[in-house]
Amino acid sequence: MAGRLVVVSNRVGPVRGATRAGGLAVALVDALREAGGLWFGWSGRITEPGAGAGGVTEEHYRGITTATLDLTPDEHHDYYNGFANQCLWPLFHYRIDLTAYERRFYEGYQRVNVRFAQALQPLLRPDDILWVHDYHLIPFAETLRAMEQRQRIGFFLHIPFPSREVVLALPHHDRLAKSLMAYDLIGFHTQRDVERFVDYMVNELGGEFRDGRLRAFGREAVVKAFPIGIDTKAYADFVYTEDGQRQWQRVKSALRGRTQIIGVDRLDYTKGIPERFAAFERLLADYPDARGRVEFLQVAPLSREGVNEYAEIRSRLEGAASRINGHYAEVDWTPLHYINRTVSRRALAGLYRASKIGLVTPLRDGMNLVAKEYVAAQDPEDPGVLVLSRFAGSAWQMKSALIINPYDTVEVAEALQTARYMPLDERKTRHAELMKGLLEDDVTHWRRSYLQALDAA
Ligand code: GDG
Repeated sequence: MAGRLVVVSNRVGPVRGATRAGGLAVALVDALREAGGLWFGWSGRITEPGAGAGGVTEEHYRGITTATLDLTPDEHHDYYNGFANQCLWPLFHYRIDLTAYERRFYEGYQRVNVRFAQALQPLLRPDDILWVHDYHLIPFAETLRAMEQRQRIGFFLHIPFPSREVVLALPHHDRLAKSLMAYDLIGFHTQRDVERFVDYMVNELGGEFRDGRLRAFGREAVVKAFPIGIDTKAYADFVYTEDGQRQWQRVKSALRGRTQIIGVDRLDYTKGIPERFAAFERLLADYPDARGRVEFLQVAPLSREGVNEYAEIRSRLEGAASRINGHYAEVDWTPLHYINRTVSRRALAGLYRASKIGLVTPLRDGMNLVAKEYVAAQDPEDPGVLVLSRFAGSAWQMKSALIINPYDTVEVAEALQTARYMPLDERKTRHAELMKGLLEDDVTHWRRSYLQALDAA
């Protein structure tokens, strides 16, 4: 890659503690280190206007520069909680019913994108390559183009791109589509997202698509799928760290030979957690041999607590968890364990390893990294079984999992029962097939192939 890499994302992650934060932060920090790059975005702080919210804070660490801005309370309300998380997030996950559009959200979103682009512009060099992440920043490049910035700028969407009819429910959707065309490369997780985006751009907005290139609104962009991966090797090693081992042993002795099913998600209504609880309840109701022998551990750290729907799903799950335990628990057996705290990454790897079944049931998900982490943490000689929603982007790659429809609780309960009794040979074969994919398409492959495509765009 020729020039310096500039990553732009809503939140700038920790550069120092990136290994601990894991996932995407590590991948981006590695890329920035290779290219001596700049990471630009929101600091995570909310500051009253005039109290320093306007300025850029620059920090340097091992060849990486971070440049961050604070948001004002209004910006945080309208741009972040409002348009990003109450309009785009639910809509792109097919929840038109939860999409709370307000004109002021949209205006706030545009304003923050313009302010951010204006703040970045003086820091840019002519040969920089810019990689902009996710639904918070769709209009970002358009402002830079208006300021005569001619660098290569790529966009990557981490969430699904929905069907055309759903997009049409969003006021100003065509305005946003037009601003997307200011990018040179538009990346999605799966080929299905690419198809839905192209269908919308061509059949709704009169674009033309040929040989991977989209022409619309007088501009041209490359559109392509780049399925994100995890750092598979590093993840498998987490199990053998002190934290990983401690957690694994602790769970193993608490289980006393019982089978543990595990679910791990940010507490979010897209992840299908109520449906998962219902499927577990179905398992206990329909397969009496599971009672006393199976436990379900759900780790769900709270997220986006400023948005109403998140408080609602939280209380709904608390109700469901106590109802299931109230009905089925014995003095020496608690069927469902529900944790709202964040567990460290290494301890999480130990929890995955101690669980014979990984249950991943999003109703919609761009990719879903938990499915990949669960597989990477297994013992290849005695691996657990992944039960995975067909509506996760990862289902397109992880075909050797037990693929289910999360809305069909009977089918999910059947899959859990199949997983419980799956012979070792079959578990090993499925695990080996999944691991092969995870090692080939890891996070390094993801960022390299994206940046190569951007370089060539
Ligand atoms: C978006 C898209 C796409 C969860 N609980 C704990 C914890 N986690 C970690 C998991 C995993 C990450 O959070 C969640 O990643 P997902 O991919 O599952 O989901 P989103 O957060 O919704 O991410 C998604 C992703 O972007 C990347 O493009 O795959 O589709 O929605 O890494 O392990 N980590 C720790 N403790 C927890 O309690 N340490």
